[in-house]
Formats: sequence, C-alpha cells, structure tokens
Amino acid sequence: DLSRRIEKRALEEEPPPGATRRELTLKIIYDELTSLLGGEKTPKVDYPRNKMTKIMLVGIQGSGKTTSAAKLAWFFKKRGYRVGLICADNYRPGAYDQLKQLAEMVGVNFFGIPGEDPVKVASKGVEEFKRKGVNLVIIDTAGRHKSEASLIEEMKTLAKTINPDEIMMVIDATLGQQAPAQASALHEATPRGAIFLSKLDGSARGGGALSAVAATGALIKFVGTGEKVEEIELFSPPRFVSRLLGMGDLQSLVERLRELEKMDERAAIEAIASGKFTLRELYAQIQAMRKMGPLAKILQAIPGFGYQLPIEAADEAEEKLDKWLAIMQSMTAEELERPEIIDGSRAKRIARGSGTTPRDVRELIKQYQTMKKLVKQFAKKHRRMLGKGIFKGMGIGIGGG
Ligand SMILES: Nc1nc2c(ncn2[C@@H]2O[C@H](COP(=O)(O)OP(=O)(O)OP(=O)(O)O)[C@@H](O)[C@H]2O)c(=O)[nH]1
Ligand SMILES: [Mg+2]
Repeated sequence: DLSRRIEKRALEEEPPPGATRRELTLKIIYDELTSLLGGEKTPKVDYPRNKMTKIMLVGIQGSGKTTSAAKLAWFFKKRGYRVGLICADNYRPGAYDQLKQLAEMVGVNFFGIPGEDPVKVASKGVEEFKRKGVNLVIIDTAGRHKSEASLIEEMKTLAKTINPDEIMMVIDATLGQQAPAQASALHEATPRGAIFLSKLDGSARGGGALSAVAATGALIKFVGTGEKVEEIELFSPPRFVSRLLGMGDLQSLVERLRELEKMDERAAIEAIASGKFTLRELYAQIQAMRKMGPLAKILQAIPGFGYQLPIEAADEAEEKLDKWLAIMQSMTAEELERPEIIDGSRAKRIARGSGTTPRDVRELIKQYQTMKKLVKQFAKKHRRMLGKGIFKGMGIGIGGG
C-alpha cells in the first residue's frame, strides 16, 4: 500500500550528503506518486490512423463528459485525425443539442438520434462513421438515469455492443474522496479504462483522482483545465504531483537530489581509493551496479574480466545482491560503519527488517570482510583501476558463497 511504502522508505533511506531528510522524504513521495501515476513521461495517445479507434466516455452526472468529449475531438482533429462525436445520452434533455453545438464549433462529424435507445444510436453512429472514413470516434454517454443501477447496466450494454478500444472515465478534480468509490463502480462495469481528469483548474488539486488511480489501476491520460474546448492537456505525472503537494519547484528539487545521490556513488569510489571500505561503500557500489543493468552484461563489459557468467549464475548473483541491499537498508548507521558490532540478536532484527534470515546477514558480513581484504590489496596495486577492481573482487566473493 502506497502510504506504507512511502513511510517505510522514508524511515530506511539515508539522505545523500548535502540534502536534508525533509527533501529526501519529498523526493520519495514524488517518486512513489509519479510511478503510481504511470511514470514521468506523458501518456501515449497516438492511436492508429488506418483503422477506427473508439473511445467511450463514462462518468457520473456533471463530471464533464460532454465538455471533455468535445475537447478530445478538438485535440485529435488538431493532430490530423478524422473525428466523429456520438451522443449516446438520450436521458438528459438538452444533451443532444449540447454535443451537436460543440461538434459544429470544433468542426467534426456528429451523430445522434433524439429519443432513440442510446445503444442503438451508438452502433448506428459507428456504422455511419465507418462509411465516412472517420478514424477516431468519441462516444458521449449519460450521467444520470432512473437509478445508478440502470446507469451502470446501460454502460455495460453499450461497452459490449460497440466494443470500444478505450473507456475513459471522466473524474471531476474538485471532488474529494467520493471519487474512488464511483470510479471503482464504473471501472468494474467497464474495465479497459483510462481517466480524463476534468476541472483541474482553479484551486482543485485532484487528490480524489489519485485515490481513484490507486483503487482502479486506470491511468490518467488527459486533464481538462477550463470550460473551453481547447482547455485540454496531456496528463503530466510530475506536474500533477507538484500541484498536488502544492510545490511548484518539486521537479528541480528531485533533480538536485538525484545529482547528489550520483555524487554519493562517486564519493564512495574516492573513499575506497583511499583504502576506506565500509558497508556504506559496498552499498553504494552495488546500487550503482544494479542501476547499470543485467550483471552478466556488466561483467562482460569489464576489460580484462574475460569471464562469461552463465545466465542462471547471473540471476542468482543478482538475487543475492538485491538481498544484500535490503539487509544493508535495515542496518543502522553505526552498523554500516562497523559491522563487527552486529551480534546474534541484532542480526535477527536486521533479518526481520529486511525479510531475510540471520544466516543471510552473517553471510553478507563474511563476504564483506573477504572483499575488504581484496580491496585493500587492490588499493595498493591498482589505485587507478579501482572502480573496476571492486567488481572483480565481488565476482570472486559471490562465486565462493
Ligand atoms: N472549470 C472547468 N469546468 C468544466 C471543465 N469541464 C467541464 N466543465 C464544466 O462542468 C459542467 C458540466 O459539464 P458537462 O460536460 O456538461 O458534464 P457531463 O458529465 O456531460 O454532465 P451530464 O451529461 O449531465 O452527466 C459544465 O458547466 C462545464 O462547463 C473543466 O475542465 N474546467
Ligand atoms: Mg453530458
């Protein structure tokens, strides 16, 4: 669960030299939220042009479906798609005229039959647009009905009949915690979902949408930022998280911390060069190496290593390295500097904290001591080659374990 993971990381991770704990905590929150929301990049929306893509909008009444439908039409028309809008809301009086006017304003195709069953309207509309060579169809649906159950029923039937490529749930950013419950109900009825976050303007922060994402696993693709049709943007997780936390410059803070963390690795190499090799240095080295990619590849790339590591051995070694990282994360600052103080009961506690066994903890310490000797020898002989020498030392260490 998200908040537990943030809490755990905030307690376990050490800020790199030059950063405060508060900054590190913000970065952890940023990292976790951004990754929950799909990563740092904006979502992909380049649908194929040689066939028809159908996007069906769903959402509770007043969430902004009809407005967002017109916004999407504008967005994709600008990108060269042949767009068609279908009004599948014959429940609310005026829904037909509202969408028709918007379609005319944007300059895209429109289909609707007032008074007809929405499911029939939608399939007829799709047929007509196929004949016209439309390659992007947006279906606006009802937000109110006799009852919530009948609304959900209609959305299910619509989705089954027209088989949309994407069902986009429109969520009002000004809504608070009601959002996830509604989102879950709709998402269950109509999976394959993405989210259109409307009304993310004014003072709205969209916290409810965040919970909706967590609850449904659907990703936000677009945001609406005003009443006009051109007030639509591709969703940007970093910008959303900054807004959510009320911090405009969060991204630059995160960049700075990433730099500092890199410098932490460099500092470790320097420390080793001067003969210092604590678990801290080992941690920084393993972490740097794990970031580089698969172990087998790295070892091949080291000049003079000349050793092909079998895939299974590489997998096993990687598993072990990750275990070691977890163990070291569970150690106190003092234990990292002087692992010899770790006795039976502390080994047990560390094992519990890292999801490993005391045997794993003892093995790491033993291997570390072997490496430390190797590092000392290496530091004397190959002072300049040192960064690479560590890998060789570790290769031996792992093989022997
Ligand atoms: N500020 C702002 N207002 C918006 C945005 N999107 C929609 N609205 C407004 O929200 C209200 C409802 O929008 P609609 O598009 O009619 O909502 P709907 O979901 O189609 O409503 P029903 O069809 O009745 O279920 C209108 O007054 C819109 O102008 C937005 O991104 N920002
Ligand atoms: Mg509507």
